[in-house]
Parts: sequence; structure tokens; C-alpha cells
Amino acid sequence: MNSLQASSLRERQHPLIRKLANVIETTWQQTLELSPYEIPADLGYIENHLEGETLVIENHCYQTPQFRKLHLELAQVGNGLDILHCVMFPRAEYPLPMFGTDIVGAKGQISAAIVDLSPIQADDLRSVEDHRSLPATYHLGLSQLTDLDFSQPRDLPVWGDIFSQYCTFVRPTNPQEEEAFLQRVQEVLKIHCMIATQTSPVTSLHERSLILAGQKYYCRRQQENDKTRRVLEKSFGLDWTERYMSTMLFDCAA
Ligand code: BLA
Repeated sequence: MNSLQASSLRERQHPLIRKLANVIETTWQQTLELSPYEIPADLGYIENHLEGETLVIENHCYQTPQFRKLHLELAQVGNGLDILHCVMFPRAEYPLPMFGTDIVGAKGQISAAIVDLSPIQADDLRSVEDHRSLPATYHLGLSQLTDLDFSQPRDLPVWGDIFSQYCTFVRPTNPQEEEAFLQRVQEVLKIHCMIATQTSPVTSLHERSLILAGQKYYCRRQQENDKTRRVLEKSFGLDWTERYMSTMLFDCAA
């Protein structure tokens, strides 16, 4: 049942979402050692009908030696709202940033397209120094990407203090800008997968706990995104949404 429904949802979505989903999966397959990830039985493929509006969610998850969870989610609300959401959660032994990308499109027009490699730093260390610093290897890779000039850059919300200086957050206004965004996600993802597979795990409990605290802060901040929460609550209610946001979308579990 899953694959049939899955492919048909992807085909119904905005072309940028369909293309990005394919790029992400292909890059993962080509650069990482994927193994299956067990999604809670009721959360792989979700369909809900409320007030005449259908919400469909399709989740694809994997794990690798470096990542405890790779999560790609496609969602469609009615015929109006198309969503792609992707987060890569490193294992607690790997001092790696969080890769995240989100595309939201309404009625054929993309309103939000964001991609970032977000540094992991615990809450209590954030106010000191530059809280947005990535490992040097990442700076080297990301600083070499060409500067892109989108006609409608967007401002980050208050909870967006988790994002790095390399964050791209735009409203693409034409097919050229959509293509430029797609390329940028692919470049950032390739840099991440390449560095991740060359990174050694930490060995001390202290380092591990700092990594976990950083991931926790990232997840807590993302859970403050009221726009995501509202879309889910409208179809599924408060309790289900809380469970979904804290277990599927942004789980901080080790
Ligand atoms: C914005 N996310 C949004 C918006 C909606 C969603 C409706 C508003 C669109 C707009 O401002 O134009 C909805 N996003 C969803 C839903 C899911 C989803 C329902 O992923 C999943 C079921 N969000 C992420 C990730 C990032 C992210 C990984 O999930 C970044 C790496 C960012 N989404 C993000 C940001 C905004 C957004 C920064 C804008 C928020 C704002 O302007 O207030």
C-alpha cells in the first residue's frame, strides 16, 4: 500500500518539492550507508479528513553509522498546501550540525524555502561568544559556495537563532530561483554527507552530553514554530500534534 500511495502523493505535489525529494533520496543513497529505520506503525503514512479537507503525510526514514535518523516527510493539505520537511539527526557520538530543509507551497506558489546546516551548541553556552559557529571543515566547504541573489529573501522568526550564517531562507519567485534553491540544497547536502562520513566519533561522555544538549535545544526551538503546529492541529488536534512534533518531527531522544 505504501509505495503506491507514496509515489502518487509525490506526483501530485509542486514540482520543486518532487524534485527536491528525489535529490535528497538519491544523495543519501549515493553517499551514505543506509539501513532501515523503524517508524511507529501508525506514523508512516497518515491520512485524515476534517471539515472536507484531507491531510496526507508520507514519511521516509533511514539510519546510517553517523545518523540515528534521516527523515524526509512529504505532506499535502487539501489541494492547497504542499510541504517538504527534512531533518538529519546525527548520533550522539558525532559532533555534526543539523541538516534541515523545509519547503511550503500554497496553490502552486512556494512561499517558504529554507535550507541550513545548523550548529549544535547547548543552551547555556549560547549567549557566550558566537553561538552560530560550525566546525572549521564546514566553514571551508560552505564559504566556497557562490553567493546567491534571490529577489525575495525572508526574515527568520525569533526562534530562528538556531540557524547558521549560511542559512538560505527565501520565497522563490520564478523557475530560475526555484532551480537555484534546488541546486543549493544539493550542494549543502553533499558537503554534509561527505564531511559526516569522514568524521570520527567522540569518546567522552562529556562530549556526548554536549552534543545531545545541542540537539535538544535545536528541537525545542523548532517546536516553537507555530505555523507548523497550527496546520497539524487543525487536522489532528492538540494531543496528536504534540506527540507528532516531539516524536517524528523533532525528537531529541538519544
Ligand atoms: C514556515 N512551516 C512554515 C509555514 C507552514 C509550515 C505552513 C508557513 C509558510 C510561510 O511562512 O510562508 C508548515 N512545515 C509545516 C508543516 C510541516 C513542516 C505542517 O515541516 C510538517 C508536517 N521547518 C522545518 C524545518 C525547518 C523549518 C526542518 O520543519 C528549517 C530547517 C523552517 N518553516 C521554517 C521556517 C518557517 C517555516 C523558518 C517560517 C516561520 C515564520 O516565518 O514564522
